[in-house]
Amino acid sequence: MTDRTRPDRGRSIALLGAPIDMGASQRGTLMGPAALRTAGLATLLDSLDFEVVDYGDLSIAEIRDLDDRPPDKANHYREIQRWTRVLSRRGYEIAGTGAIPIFLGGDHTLSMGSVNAMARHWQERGRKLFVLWLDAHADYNTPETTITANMHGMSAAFLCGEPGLDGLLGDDPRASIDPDRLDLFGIRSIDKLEKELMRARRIRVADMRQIDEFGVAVLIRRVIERVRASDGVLHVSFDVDFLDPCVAPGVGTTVPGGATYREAHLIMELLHDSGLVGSIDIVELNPFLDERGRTARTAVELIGSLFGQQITDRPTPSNAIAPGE
Ligand SMILES: [Mn+2]
Repeated sequence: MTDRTRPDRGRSIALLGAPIDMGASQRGTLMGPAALRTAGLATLLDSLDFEVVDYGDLSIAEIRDLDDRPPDKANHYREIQRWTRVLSRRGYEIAGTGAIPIFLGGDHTLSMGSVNAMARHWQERGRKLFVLWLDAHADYNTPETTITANMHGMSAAFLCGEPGLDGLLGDDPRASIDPDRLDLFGIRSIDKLEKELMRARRIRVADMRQIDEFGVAVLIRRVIERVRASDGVLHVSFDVDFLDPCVAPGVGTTVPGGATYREAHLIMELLHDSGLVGSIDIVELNPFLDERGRTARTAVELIGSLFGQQITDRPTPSNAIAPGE
């Protein structure tokens, strides 16, 4: 019997790499998909009894440029537009197989395509998509508000339908989510104009101050309850800079005071228990800045918790050391 409340009922996971690094100022996230594979993502999911299909990495080599006019203050607009279109199409196709897609980034512009794909998929099935944005930054800039013109800081705003990047998908369907279905979590850096826009839209933010005061369990349960109350499905967009830099140094946009190792695992464990997660992004991992794969391994372990690995299943530190170390 199928359980409609559990998007993970299919027990099949699809991996799709998107080696993008044009959305960030620091190059190197294009190596992210390879590092996540090297850190054993597929093997781990396989050990948790999921059927894992790896679709490899997407490429934009065959995608033609559109002839719209690029907006001012949106760096590398053409490349990001090609990525967004190919991700949106391929993500939508893969979601149609019934698997849970894990989008391997790549910088956070990836979500403009992945979330559009998933919103479109669930919209056609009469269910609402909610997005949990685990991140140090709000990523709620537009070409109007941005200071840097880096497009990875605009992805949450784009997927909520903010104007300014309207031509990004060309003729492909845009399935924006209501700003009320976005939860920003772990935030500790917001630009001034960005904050004004977020206030106007009443974007929900659980910042690090709230996490310190209430703890992640209370705050994540609120997110889960809201999704459940609407019979919705949750997309988790996991920016590695959500974690404290001492846990995750391999990222170009570190901000001190992030989530601890245990806070992050508890979030993933609670999300797993909810059974509401239908798709995931892992973004901003920059192997060029990492320390011997530490951040990649931590990200993979967290995905393990999201898919049911329990604390007592983990190897103890003494035998967790890789051969040759
Ligand atoms: Mn981000």
